[in-house]
Amino acid sequence: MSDLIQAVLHSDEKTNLRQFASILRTQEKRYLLRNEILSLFADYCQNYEKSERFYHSSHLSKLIYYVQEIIIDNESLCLIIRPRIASQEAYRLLEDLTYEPMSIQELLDLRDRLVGRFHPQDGDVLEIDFQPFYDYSPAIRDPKNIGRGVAYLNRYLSSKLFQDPRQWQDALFNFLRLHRYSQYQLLINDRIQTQQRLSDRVKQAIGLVSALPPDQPYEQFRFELQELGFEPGWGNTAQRVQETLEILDQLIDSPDHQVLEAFVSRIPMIFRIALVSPHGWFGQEGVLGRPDTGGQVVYILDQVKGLEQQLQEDIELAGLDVLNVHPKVIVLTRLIPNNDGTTCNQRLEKIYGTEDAWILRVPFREFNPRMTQNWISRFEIWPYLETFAIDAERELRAEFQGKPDLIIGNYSDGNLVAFLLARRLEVTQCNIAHALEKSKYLFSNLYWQDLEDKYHFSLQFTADLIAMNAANFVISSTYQEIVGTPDSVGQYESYKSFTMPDLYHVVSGIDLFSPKFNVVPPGVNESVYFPYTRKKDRLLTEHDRLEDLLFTLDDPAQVYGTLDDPGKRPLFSMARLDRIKNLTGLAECFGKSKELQEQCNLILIAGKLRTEESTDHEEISEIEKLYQIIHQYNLHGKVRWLGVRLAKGDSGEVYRVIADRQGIFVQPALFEAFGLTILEAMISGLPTFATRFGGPLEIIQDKVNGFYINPTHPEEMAQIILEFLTKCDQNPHYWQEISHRSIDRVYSTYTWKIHTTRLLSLAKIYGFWNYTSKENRADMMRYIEALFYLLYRPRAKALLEEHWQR
Ligand code: UDP
Ligand code: LCN
Repeated sequence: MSDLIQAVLHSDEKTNLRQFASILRTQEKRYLLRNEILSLFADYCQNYEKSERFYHSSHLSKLIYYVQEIIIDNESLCLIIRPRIASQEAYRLLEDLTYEPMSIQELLDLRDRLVGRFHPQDGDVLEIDFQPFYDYSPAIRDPKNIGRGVAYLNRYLSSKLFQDPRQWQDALFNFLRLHRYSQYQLLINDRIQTQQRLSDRVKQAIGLVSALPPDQPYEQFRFELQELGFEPGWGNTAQRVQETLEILDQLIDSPDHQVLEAFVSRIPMIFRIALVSPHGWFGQEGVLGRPDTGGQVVYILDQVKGLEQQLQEDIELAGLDVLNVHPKVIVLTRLIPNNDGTTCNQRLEKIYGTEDAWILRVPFREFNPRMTQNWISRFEIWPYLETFAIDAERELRAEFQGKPDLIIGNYSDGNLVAFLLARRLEVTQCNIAHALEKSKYLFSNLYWQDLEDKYHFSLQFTADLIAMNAANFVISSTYQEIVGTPDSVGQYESYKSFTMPDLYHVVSGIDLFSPKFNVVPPGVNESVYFPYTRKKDRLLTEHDRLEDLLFTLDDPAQVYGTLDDPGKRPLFSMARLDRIKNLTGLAECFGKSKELQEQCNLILIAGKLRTEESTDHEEISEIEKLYQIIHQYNLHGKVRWLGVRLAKGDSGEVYRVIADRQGIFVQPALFEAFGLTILEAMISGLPTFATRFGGPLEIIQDKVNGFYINPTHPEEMAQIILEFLTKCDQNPHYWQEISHRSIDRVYSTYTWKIHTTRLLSLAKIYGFWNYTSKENRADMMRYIEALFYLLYRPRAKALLEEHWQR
């Protein structure tokens, strides 16, 4: 029962609850969201002249704080309360202030009723429930530890090794026997046939290598070890081999979680990685201008370089040079015949700055050529993914000359293909969401039928459920991506339970306490984005050209607006013109603040200037809105809007040029899953003001190395920037202080080195877990297959039929 409701009812605030409930009942809207509820409560306190204490710390105010939604159902109020992170309770509060708990089923029925989609006479709707499958697996207890799955898993697995040594040591032994590279056996050979023999031989081998000089290269004692049953993979010197064997010895005799992690991280298990990002327009140049190909492409290309480097280092340390082992990384995407001047029609493209990393493009099978020969939005590609996965499997096998050791999916489509491939190839599957669309669009599930023509969320959310449950492990960029904050729901959390009226009810869509979740944030490309103070690495010619482009160049084809006083402090932002990026909100905030206009120029890099250049409805309406705001607030002479797509090197220098002038960066998105531009701006040394909705809340520590802004309150946003500017006027070092701390924040926490080391270590531990718990997952995988074939596929076929008509 809810402590929060009880506390109100058992106090003299019962009358206040009654008053507030009757105000809610008079609302025209039947479905109230958190910010609406909070503002109604603020109005109530004001109108009834409640004290500040009551408003901030009464029982009722606490209850209201935790209420996420209220549905008004005749005379009763249904309160959806989130008393803690990752937990949800629903109650029906009747007119006489008695209350009763509501089950998930009742709540979902009620939501359906609210949108006129409840037909009990037709029978129940399909219920999707993953919880029973998770009951077999270990679960994290404390929500604080969500997102640190691997640490938990190591503890769990090592305690198993400890409690049931026989079975687990056999599992470990069999796991070690598995590893091969091409035709070569790694780690142990047929001379070791049992777990007991392994234990004996490890001790013998330690005796052998400990007598050698520590830096003696592996190839000089390779064959003696082979005699004992050990193949390459233990280390590149006598000392490294000895250390690895000693860790194994300890693991066999007295396992603990640190030893397990240390050992599994050392095993050379991964040489070939496939990263999947099908929706395409995936290239190294000229591709960032389309909606949906922003940060994901940047993220993957940088990640690939980091992975290749890390794999190479691991291979060398493991002593695998003797076998001429090389890592290979492939980004799998779609080939687009009508390539619009990009390389997207090439089958293979080498990734710059790598030895053996490639973009492999596989075409969609040809259906209606208007769809399959062209770039199509991520919302439309669902019918082509199954056949794409079949064709891609063949191509990947050919390129890798075998199968990959790890498959990483990206975004909903990539994760679905990763699921299909991983299942067929029996390879570890890792998911990266980047941004789950469900939380980006308000009521996207409740009103899915109205949005279906444009967005096809029924396919996307089904694909998400399939892929996130099938994945062996999931990487998120932030903690809140999984379970939100004390006052907002996480992206994965939004899949916990929801209704898709007339299609299905999700009773339990994902277990947030599963150890599969791990927070591993991305980094930033440090050779492109670096502090503005590193003058020796900057090119003067680039600087001058970009300074001209940003502040003075008169070229209507690329730039809209001239500056009356180009010397004012630049207030800079760069993003695609998606509604959610809210550059128009920033323009409005600037337009409303005369003081900001006096002190700053607004400089926007926003891809396009003309509606004719876009086919995307959101982008078109944002372009129109930006012009309208500039005219409405008469911002002429104060704004420059660059409709350009910068080459990568230029985008690095642009931040630095702004920093040279002690400018600031503003990221005003209505919601930002992570926000790579924030890392880029911060590492360049720009004081950064970023949305408090989403990832930036974790990247920035407010007022320490950046500032939070609330994009829905333009005046308050302007005020925060103005306060900073006033401090800069009062203290000439203030700008530099924040600038230094921004740079430090990125170097200490957001580097690709940290990311890739972690990712590879996770891949190995989950590979081991996948191997030892395969049987436990078999039933869930069958359930997932049923969803794919019986739910996803027919809907994808129906969309394909529609595409034929276009
Ligand atoms: N970007 C760019 N040119 C633009 C807009 C964006 O090069 O005109 C790059 C930007 O530098 C960043 C990425 O696109 O690396 C955007 O990533 P972010 O995570 O900020 O947002 P997303 O676009 O993925 O939602
Ligand atoms: C998608 C987004 O929306 C951004 O917030 C992320 O930074 C980007 O992907 C990379 O993960």
